[in-house]
Amino acid sequence: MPRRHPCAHPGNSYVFESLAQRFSGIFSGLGRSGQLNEKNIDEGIKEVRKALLEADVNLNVVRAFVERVRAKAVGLEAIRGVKPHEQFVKIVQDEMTALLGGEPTRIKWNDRGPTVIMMVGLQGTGKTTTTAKLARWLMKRESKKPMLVAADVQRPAAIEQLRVLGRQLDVPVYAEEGGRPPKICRRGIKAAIDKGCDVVLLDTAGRLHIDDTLMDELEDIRDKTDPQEIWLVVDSMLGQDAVTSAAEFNQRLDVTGMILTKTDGDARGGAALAIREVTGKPIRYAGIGEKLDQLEEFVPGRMAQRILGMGDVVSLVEQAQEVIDQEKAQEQVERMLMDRFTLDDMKDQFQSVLKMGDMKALLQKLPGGAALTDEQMAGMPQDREMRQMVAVIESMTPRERVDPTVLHMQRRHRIARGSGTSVKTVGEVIKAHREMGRQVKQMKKQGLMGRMASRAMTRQKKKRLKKHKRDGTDIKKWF
Ligand SMILES: Nc1nc2c(ncn2[C@@H]2O[C@H](COP(=O)(O)OP(=O)(O)OP(=O)(O)O)[C@@H](O)[C@H]2O)c(=O)[nH]1
Ligand SMILES: [Mg+2]
Repeated sequence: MPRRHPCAHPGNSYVFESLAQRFSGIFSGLGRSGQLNEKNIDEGIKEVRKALLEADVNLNVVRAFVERVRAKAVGLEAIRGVKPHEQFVKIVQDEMTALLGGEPTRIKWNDRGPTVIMMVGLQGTGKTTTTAKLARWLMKRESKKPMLVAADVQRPAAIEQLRVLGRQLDVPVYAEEGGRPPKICRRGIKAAIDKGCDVVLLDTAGRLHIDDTLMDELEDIRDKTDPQEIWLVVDSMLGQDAVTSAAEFNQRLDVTGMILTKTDGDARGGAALAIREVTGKPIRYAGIGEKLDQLEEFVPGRMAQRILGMGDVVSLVEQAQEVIDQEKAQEQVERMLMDRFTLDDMKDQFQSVLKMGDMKALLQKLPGGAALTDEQMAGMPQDREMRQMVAVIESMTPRERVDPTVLHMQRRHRIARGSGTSVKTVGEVIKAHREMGRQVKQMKKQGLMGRMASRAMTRQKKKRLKKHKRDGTDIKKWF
């Protein structure tokens, strides 16, 4: 089997990947030293500072952040039952959450007509793509009926681009050939009311640089449409430049939030970390790829955990939710954490990964996942093999799926025949299953996964107990 991960195509990095690795290292280093004292707090803080600077975070933001952490860490008093370095981790986590915006912001809905959301930003940042992604998101998650309005008359192909996206999503698009954008937007909102749409997304034109003509036009659109939200689309790959231009946009337009795009191509995350502190405006969503379902809600607390290498199981589950049902996803994660990962679970995972695409991104959302090396990742099978493996597992009996140790040669021959594969492939499936178990164990050792696992265990126990009380199922095997 080729030793290459299915998603290891070039350029597919993941925002905060390197930071998460750094932080995992810093924290486990502090953990090893046992006691916290002035000296190792100092060292920890120095490492945090270095990590942030390497992530291309604005120097002033780093300074202020580090000072806030230091102020809290210096007064740290021992709490019984809590290891000192864990207290330090908690401080960094809290400060990181605050830096990213604290509590998530909700959309300001208009209760007297359609909610108008105006999308602004420099050329090529991803406004049009994100407008379509948002329409999809609003339909799926908020049960809204959106309409897209083409307010970009600068680029000849812009209208057609929006129309194509609208057709893909089955969402109406309002466009006029020629004419002035503020008027087009006004008429677009009217058309939305006539069609019974409850959200209007205005896709405005971008410019190469911020200039007065662009700003005047945007102000005019804002004044004529009175939007509930003005979202600035920012290309995270531009790093500190993205932060500078966001500040300028915000000064002129007083935006209500920001959307960070192309985070899939930005492993450093400098813009994401500094932009909220510099503009004072929250990041609302993050674009994580070119496809229309590659948009994530930006939740500061969860993001902080991911940055600090603690994983983000919640958004992992949410992402899986559209493909597999939530309960199953949660259970799979929990079973993985508890070493009860059967071949059936592996089959389900392969099938959902085949649907979802990116296994690396998924694994990185698991606690300790950021610390996985490319080498560890490389052991993961590719699409075609995954399909073969699914066929192999489907040819096994239920008992074999739960306990692969019973799979002696005769059974392997039977399975190979049944699945139209070879004995070698059957062996590889068994090996891959073992390998996955081994990797999960390793991840546990690397991070805070142990605690997660015990929490998961408690949750599972409670669930079993409830089920047992309800319909008398056998619970012994679970304890
Ligand atoms: N990888 C990746 N690509 C993205 C993302 N969002 C947008 N893009 C790509 O960025 C390019 C520009 O996207 P557009 O949506 O056309 O950008 P725009 O801001 O509307 O551009 P103008 O209308 O010319 O100002 C396209 O190739 C998109 O596919 C993202 O989150 N990740
Ligand atoms: Mg556009």
